[in-house]
Amino acid sequence: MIDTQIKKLIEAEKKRQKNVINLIASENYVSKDVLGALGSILTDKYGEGYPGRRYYRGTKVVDEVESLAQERALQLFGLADKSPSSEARGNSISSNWSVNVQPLSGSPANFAVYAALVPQGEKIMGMELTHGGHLTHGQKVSMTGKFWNSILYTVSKENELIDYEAVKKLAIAEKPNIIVAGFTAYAHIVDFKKFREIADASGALLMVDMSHFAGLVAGKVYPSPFEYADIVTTTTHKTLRGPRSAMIFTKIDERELNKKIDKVIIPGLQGGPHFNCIAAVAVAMKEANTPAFRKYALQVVKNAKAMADELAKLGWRVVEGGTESHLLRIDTWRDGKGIGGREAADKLEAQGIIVNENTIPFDTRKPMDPSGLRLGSAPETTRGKKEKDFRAIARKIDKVLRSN
Ligand code: DSN
Repeated sequence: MIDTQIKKLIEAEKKRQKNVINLIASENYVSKDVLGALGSILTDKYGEGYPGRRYYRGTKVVDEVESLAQERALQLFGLADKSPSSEARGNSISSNWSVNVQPLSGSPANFAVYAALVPQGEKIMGMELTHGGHLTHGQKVSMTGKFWNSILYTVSKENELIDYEAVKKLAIAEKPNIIVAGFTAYAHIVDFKKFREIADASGALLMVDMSHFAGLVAGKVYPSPFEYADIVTTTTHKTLRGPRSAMIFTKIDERELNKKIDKVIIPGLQGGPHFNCIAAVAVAMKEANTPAFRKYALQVVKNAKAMADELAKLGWRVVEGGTESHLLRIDTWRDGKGIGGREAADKLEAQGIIVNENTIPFDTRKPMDPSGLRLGSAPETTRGKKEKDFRAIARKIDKVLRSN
C-alpha cells in the first residue's frame, strides 16, 4: 500500500484486535475469502437496478454476483425450492421468498421496509431501546420514530422477559401497521409463533429483525422466523460472520410486498449497489451453510451460557436471568451500589477486554452512561475459545470490575 498513513492505521488496528478479548455482541471476524471479495475490483462497478434490469451497461458479471448472493441467502435459510419441477422450469432457484441483498446496512434496511409498507405518520410497533430494542424499531431519536408514529413495548418488570400477553393487549389497542420482533440486546429466544398471533389479532404485518441472531438461525441453534414472519431483515456481519451489509427477505404473495420494498431500495432510497460487498455476502452465505459453521453457532451459544453462568456464580446479576443466545447483559450499577456501565466498560478496556455499556430494562440512567454492560460470545468463539475460556474471561471481568 502506497498510502503509509492508512497502512499504519490498518496495522495498528490489526494489532489492537489481536491483543484484546473482544466481547462486542455485534462484531465478528471474517474469513480471508470474505476480505478478498470486499477488497476486489467489484467496487469499481456501477449498476443501479437489479439483475437483468439495470440503468447501466457492462453489468453481466455483477448480475451473476448479485443473483448468486440471493440464491445462497435463500438456500442458507432453507427458503430455496430445490424440487425437480423448479429445475424443470429452468430456474436455478425458486422460492416463496424473495431477498434483496442491496441494503447498505441494517438501519437503512429497516427504514426501507417501513417506507415501503407503512404510510408516513402511521404506526410501527417495536421494543423500547432500553429493554433491548434497536434505534430503528421506532425510538423517538431515530427517524423511524419521527416519520412514523411509534408504539414501544417493554419487557416484564418481574423477569425482564417479553410478556406476550401485554404485547398483544397493546397491539390490539394501538392497531399498528407493522410489528417488529427482534432485538439488539435481548438474550432469550423469541417466540415467533406468538408474535404471529399478535400480528394477526391486531391486523399488523410481522417483521423480524434477526440481525443479532441470524448466524444462530443459520446454524440451527435458534428458531427460524421464516415460518411466521412477512418480512425478515438482517445485517450480515454479526453472528452471521460476513461483511458489513444487510438483506431484506420478503414473503412472495398477492400483496407484492417484495416489489414495494425493492422499489424503495432503488430508486427510492439508495443508488448503486456495492458489488464488492454483495460478493462478500455471497461468500459468507456459502461459508455459513456448512457443518463447520453449525458447530461454530452451537459453540457461540454454549460459550455465552458458560460466561453468564460463571458471572452469576460470582455474584453478578445477569439481566433476564441468563441467556439462550450469543449475548447477555449484566447489571453493574446495582441500584447505586455499583458502578455505571461506562465506567465499567472503561475499566475493562484498560485491561484489554472490549465490551459496550448498555441499558438494562427500566434503566434509571441514560444510554450514554447506563446501568449495565452487554457481552457477546461470537468474535472470541471465531477465535476458537470454548466454555472453559469464557469462564476464565468471566472471572477476569469480575476481578477487574471489583478492583479499585
Ligand atoms: N450497533 C448494533 C449493535 O451493536 O447491536 C446495532 O446496530
